[in-house]
Amino acid sequence: MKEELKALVEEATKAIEEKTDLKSLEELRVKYLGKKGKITAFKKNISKLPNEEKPMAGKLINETSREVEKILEKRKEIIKKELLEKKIKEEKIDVTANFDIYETGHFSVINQTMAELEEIFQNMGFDVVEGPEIDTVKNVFDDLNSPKNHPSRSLSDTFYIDEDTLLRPHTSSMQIRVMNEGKLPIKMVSAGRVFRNDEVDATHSPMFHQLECLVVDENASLANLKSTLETFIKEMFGNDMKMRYRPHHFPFTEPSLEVDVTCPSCGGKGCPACSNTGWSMELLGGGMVHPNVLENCGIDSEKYTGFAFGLGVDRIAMVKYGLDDIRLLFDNDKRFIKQF
Ligand code: FA5
Repeated sequence: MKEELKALVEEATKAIEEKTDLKSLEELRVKYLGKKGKITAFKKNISKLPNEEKPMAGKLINETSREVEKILEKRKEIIKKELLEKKIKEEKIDVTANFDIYETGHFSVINQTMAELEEIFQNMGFDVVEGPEIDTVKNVFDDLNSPKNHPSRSLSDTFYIDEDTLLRPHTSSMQIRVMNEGKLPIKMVSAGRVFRNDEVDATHSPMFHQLECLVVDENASLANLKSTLETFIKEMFGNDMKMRYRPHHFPFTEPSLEVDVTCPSCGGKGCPACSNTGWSMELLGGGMVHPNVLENCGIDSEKYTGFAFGLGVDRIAMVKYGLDDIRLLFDNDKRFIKQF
């Protein structure tokens, strides 16, 4: 019996070593140690042995079972380790893999236009300044010389947060912020979002973007304002673009003006898009800084003069890219966005 069990252990060991997966290893366990297994069969035969041989035989069979069990466990650990290593190898992330499902985004038309505008003015020696979208009534209206009864102050035109704070309806509040810093001369532009309770149509949005320009110096003149505007229009739209000035009124500039450019749809010939005028929608308002505004910010209006203007970034983008509706800029239609 001893020899038989020894041969069985050798046979089992050989078979176990050959197995490379857990399922066939389990099959081997059943083959040798299961209820009907080869080693278990010896236990069943003990009863047939003479009494004096029974304890010795039982001990031998149990030792054999434990030995085979040990070999099985050892092999099981090895197989598990091998499987894990294989899995790790197979699941290695290939960072160079190219997945077409991921699309790379880009700056929106508005942000591209804003960056282009800032670059043009930076090249002309202007500082680029940033400011908050929520501002005070003092910065937005009072110090900009807006009379208390000005329509833009009304609750129906402007989004108030409380009596003294609001979503800025124009970037002109940046004029006050920069002048209050007390550093002269000033040559700055500041672009960002503005908010108005305007009806949405092809040229109006309740949230749009402006770029404010302010120069304060000892001899800043209307001629300087005109040459700044003309240089900017040529840089932005090319040498062939024509512009016209129209007189206007703003409480914070005197005199005040508005600017249009050649209609981008017909090149100035006249078409339905420009109501046959040959001119675009209004692009910007500007003028010479009102002396009251300078004084409100502690600047001597006898010594210093200034010019300022505020342009609609969205409308500049519309003219630049020939868009006939401002809503295209905010609809997030990928067919539109992808073109830029
Ligand atoms: C102003 O906002 C003045 N603060 C501009 C200014 C600055 C004048 C400095 C003098 C000195 P206005 O309300 O006209 O002005 O707006 C300026 C520009 O913003 C317009 O010419 C237009 O291009 C754009 N704009 C105005 N309302 C809208 C709107 N609802 N949607 C899109 N663009 C608009």
